[in-house]
Amino acid sequence: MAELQKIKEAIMGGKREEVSRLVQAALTAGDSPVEILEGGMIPAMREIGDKFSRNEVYVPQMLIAARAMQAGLALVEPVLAQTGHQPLGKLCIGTVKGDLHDIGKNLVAIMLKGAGYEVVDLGVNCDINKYEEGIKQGANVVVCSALLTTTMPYMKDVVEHFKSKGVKVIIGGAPVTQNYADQIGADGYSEDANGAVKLVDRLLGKTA
Ligand code: B1M
Repeated sequence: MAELQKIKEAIMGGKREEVSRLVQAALTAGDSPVEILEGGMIPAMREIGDKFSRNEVYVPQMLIAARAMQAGLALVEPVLAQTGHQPLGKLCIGTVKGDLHDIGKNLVAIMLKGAGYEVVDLGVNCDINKYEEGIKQGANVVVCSALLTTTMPYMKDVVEHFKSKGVKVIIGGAPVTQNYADQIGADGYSEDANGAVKLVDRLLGKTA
């Protein structure tokens, strides 16, 4: 759809106000928030990452694209979250220590909220103490995100810490795989935000 392509281009160009305008227009026109995310917003971040890998863009461009993405997410989130029923369970989510990427983590949080879960968002650069704060606030599952191969190994520490306490830890993020999750003994892995919802549903027995 042409509008989704415009949203994608506006994010890649870091045009925050244009992203807000286009996303708002798409929502007003009745487009589904999931379609806007999957058809325009997420592909934009994928493509900017590929350009970064090929040295066609640099960190500042990634950063302004990320800010434009956040502006769109702020509009999509309330629409996705309108479920209006009792929370199915409570989780905490955070990006691991040393890692400042939060767009994917925010998306996972939004989708979980949209599916009816209460989510304590712990932000980025989370060490074990930070995840513990989420548990103290009543969460019974830790959702861990990592985008860097250098920060991913900290997930093993998180899994080991919470295993002894009987708290479930699930993991994800671009460099993470099912194989890695099995290797470190995580309670689950999913490739994307939709998968995270299905995973949590299974883990907490919310599906048949
Ligand atoms: Co960075 N960065 N970055 N970056 N960045 C990547 C990750 C990179 C792959 C780019 C590249 O080289 N092609 C690369 C990592 C290489 C590696 O480790 N192998 C990289 C690098 C190198 C860096 C720096 C080191 C660059 C530098 O400074 N030289 C630096 C590190 C800073 C730090 O964290 N300490 C850095 C900085 C940044 C910015 C600040 C500029 C910015 C982040 C802004 C922000 O997040 N607020 C940024 C960005 C934007 C990216 C890319 C372009 C996009 C990430 C993103 O938002 N994707 C990224 C390239 C890429 O991923 N293609 C890149 C969109 C998002 C929707 O996807 O986050 O994967 P994602 O989340 C998905 C799934 O992974 C999954 O669901 C989400 C939605 O479907 N998921 C989960 C995520 N968490 C989950 C948890 C779950 C389940 C699923 O739990 C169950």
